[in-house]
Amino acid sequence: MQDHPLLAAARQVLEQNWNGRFTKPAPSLYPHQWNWDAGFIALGNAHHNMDRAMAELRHLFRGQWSNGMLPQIVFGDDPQARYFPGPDFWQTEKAEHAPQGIQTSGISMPPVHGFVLWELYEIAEDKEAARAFLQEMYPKVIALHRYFYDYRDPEEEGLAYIRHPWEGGTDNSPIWDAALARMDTSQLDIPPYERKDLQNPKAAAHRPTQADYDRYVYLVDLFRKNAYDDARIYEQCPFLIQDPLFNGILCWSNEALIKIGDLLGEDISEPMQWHELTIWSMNDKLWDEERGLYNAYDLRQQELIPVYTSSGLMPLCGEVPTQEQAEAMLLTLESGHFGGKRKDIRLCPTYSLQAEDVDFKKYWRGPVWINLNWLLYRGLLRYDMDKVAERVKQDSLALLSEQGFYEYFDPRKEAEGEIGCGTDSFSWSAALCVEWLMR
Ligand code: 9WN
Repeated sequence: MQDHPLLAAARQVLEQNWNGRFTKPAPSLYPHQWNWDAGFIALGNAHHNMDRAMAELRHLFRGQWSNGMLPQIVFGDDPQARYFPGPDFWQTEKAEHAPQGIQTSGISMPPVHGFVLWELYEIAEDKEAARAFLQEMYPKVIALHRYFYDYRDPEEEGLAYIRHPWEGGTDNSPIWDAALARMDTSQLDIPPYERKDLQNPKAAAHRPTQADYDRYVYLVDLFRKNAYDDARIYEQCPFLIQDPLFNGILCWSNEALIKIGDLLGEDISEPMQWHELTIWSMNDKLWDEERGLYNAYDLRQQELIPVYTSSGLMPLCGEVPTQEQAEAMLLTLESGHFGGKRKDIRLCPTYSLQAEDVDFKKYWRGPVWINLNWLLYRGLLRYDMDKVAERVKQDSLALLSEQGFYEYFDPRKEAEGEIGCGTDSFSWSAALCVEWLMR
């Protein structure tokens, strides 16, 4: 596939979004460095520019807090960059653990870095240099995971909670609806703010609603009022959710940390304990036998959130399910919810095709996202489900070649209006395209 016509175009997107220090997820909409984006972008770059892949991760981890937390955004210093909320709003200088002289947001994101590091090592031709990089990064990623287990898992279940939809990476997923709806905005003190995302004309119609943003902003305000103190936030935050996508990724990265630690001759008992406990708890608490996928759990309400989103299939990537459970998940993927048997649908919609409120163009409420497709693809391969994995890959490549490197896509082949949605020149769509074509 190395002479595939898409390859040069994908590399060009990565090149154009590189600013000399990090890669912007998209030139206008996302002008800073984002956490899980940086992981996927590093993976794409690793195939032709390992130095840049390493530089990307080094830049991201410069923003790591002293308690191990790795921020969702590491801000660049371009005065033209328009994004809300910026550093002035986050006010992370109030946080005891925030780094000096580097501006970041005050929440985290799904921990892709462990498995990305291992993939980088596997891709690298110069194994000695790659090993040195693992040596440099391993303690940082261990510190990140330790943060999740020490501060985001107060009941010591092995399941990390997120405290903001942005931490999950799937901002307006239907998973968060009920928890957000319980936050009555008429009763909440919401500071004034001005959105910048609606200035992108193509994305504006699909972006989260004003009511969503009010809640996002309220939560950030709560965090800054509590000086980003995890214990206080845990007591007060109305939004505390254990998400299967987040924890499935955590598992894959735990597994990678075990392999990396082993390679480096480190004591790997800590990641091994994490790994075992998280897999056990995901199966004990989040697995839904009847529906054949994993649910999220609302820690505030003490209840499962049984919605059909593709996040419930993502634990495949961390080899969380048994083969038998994975077979049940395959049936779910092939059912009317996700359309795996339909020729007119491109895999994989983020929300059930049968949900009353599915919206094929609205961000994380139906459209196909390339990063989730790539995680699903890797997960399916782990269970020898090569045929459907190949379908996920071919559907993704078809979308990218027909539409371009968009942020998300309408899954219906015959959809009215645009199929490629959100911002174009989106870095992880390009990076994971490279990754697919170069493997
Ligand atoms: C908030 C950068 C990020 C992605 C997220 C995606 C979107 C931000 C936003 O863009 O979120 O983090 O402003 O909408 O939802 O997954 O990391 O690409």
